[in-house]
Amino acid sequence: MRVHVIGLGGAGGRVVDRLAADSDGDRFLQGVNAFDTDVAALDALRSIDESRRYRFGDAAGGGGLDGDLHAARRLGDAHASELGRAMDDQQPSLAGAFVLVVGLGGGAGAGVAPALAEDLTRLYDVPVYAVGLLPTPAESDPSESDPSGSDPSDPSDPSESDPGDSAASAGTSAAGGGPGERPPKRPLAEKNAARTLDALSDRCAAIFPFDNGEWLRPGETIADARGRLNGVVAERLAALFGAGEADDAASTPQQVLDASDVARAVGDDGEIAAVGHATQAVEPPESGSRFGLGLFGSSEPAEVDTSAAVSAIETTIRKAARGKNTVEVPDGRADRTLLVVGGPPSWLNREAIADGRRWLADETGSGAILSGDAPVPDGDEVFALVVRSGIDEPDRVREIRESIA
Ligand SMILES: Nc1nc2c(ncn2[C@@H]2O[C@H](COP(=O)(O)OP(=O)(O)OP(=O)(O)O)[C@@H](O)[C@H]2O)c(=O)[nH]1
Ligand SMILES: [Mg+2]
Repeated sequence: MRVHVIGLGGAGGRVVDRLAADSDGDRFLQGVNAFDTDVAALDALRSIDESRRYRFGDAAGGGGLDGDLHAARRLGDAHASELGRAMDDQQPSLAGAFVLVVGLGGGAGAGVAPALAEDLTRLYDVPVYAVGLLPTPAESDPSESDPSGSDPSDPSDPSESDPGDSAASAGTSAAGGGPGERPPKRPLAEKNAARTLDALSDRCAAIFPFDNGEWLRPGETIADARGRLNGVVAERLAALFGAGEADDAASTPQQVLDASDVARAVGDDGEIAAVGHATQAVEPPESGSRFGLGLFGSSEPAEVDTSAAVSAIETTIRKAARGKNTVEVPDGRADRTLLVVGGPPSWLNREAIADGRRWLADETGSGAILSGDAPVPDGDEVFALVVRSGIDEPDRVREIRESIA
């Protein structure tokens, strides 16, 4: 399906920048934008064309909002329609969905997200999804000391807007924000996230939380790890929305996943959805070396050993379901589950996928599994993506909600 993806605030912009870098020119990416009040944060992006970056809210004087959600909401309400117009040159009416990516604990992004979601819902007849990056407990823990002494209210704090997407893009990092540096304290991160989750679940078709804390290694901060974290988010977004959107005939899926399948899986009531993903490297069949073909330029289609294909599919589906999800799924249970299996066509064994679907129905307790495939003719891996919706509330989400209870 085609999506218009919008990064809001510092974190949202960085994730979408990463998606734009990794999925450059892919058809599913109908449009991309980054919106922020912070000029330096927008300047630090590398892969979103400058014309797609837009600074709003003169009242913020070109800086961030230091987590001031009240001020950010006011700005968001005042500027949402202006942002809608800033997307117009990319033909947003062709998108099958809008995806807002936002760090829920911040100011600028979290403040504008609800108003923009509302505006887009009013203007277009397609779902608006939100990818909400959850703050870590440490960010709003007053007892955590902050050895770097960075002051969140200091507008010159370089870690606030640095481009240090370390492992992410080829770009080099400017000053600040490197590994080891403490992120600015955001004492209100949990409360902001709670309020923003509430507001978004009223206005979005579904919310895909990404639990930053779950993805950090011991001792790591978001500033240390964001290259890796943002890569994970971008990869899962591309796998979900890119399925079935390759532009050559050779990669037409047998079972096409379209916008309505995704909509059916995640619903339209602002529920939370979790995304699991796994890959397994496979031998590209083009080489033909497995069977000694191809040495003399044989044009015979390379074959893949059936049991190898079956095992690759089975393993990958299990890993996607049971491995670390974007947010914890209590007991793995879900009312609705969607499965995408992708890779070189000769590896996409029909029966193995059907078996995997049955296994997944059992695993999740979902009545039916929606599914699609994503052939990647010259790919060198098999992947599986599992989206669960109608899940019990993850602990971290409850913790965040209770911070304002
Ligand atoms: N995954 C991920 N999360 C991030 C990243 N940067 C920040 N976060 C999270 O997102 C939250 C919001 O941070 P920002 O996006 O920088 O905030 P903002 O929207 O720019 O808001 P202000 O700067 O306060 O105006 C933080 O509290 C972190 O939890 C990032 O690069 N990747
Ligand atoms: Mg900011």
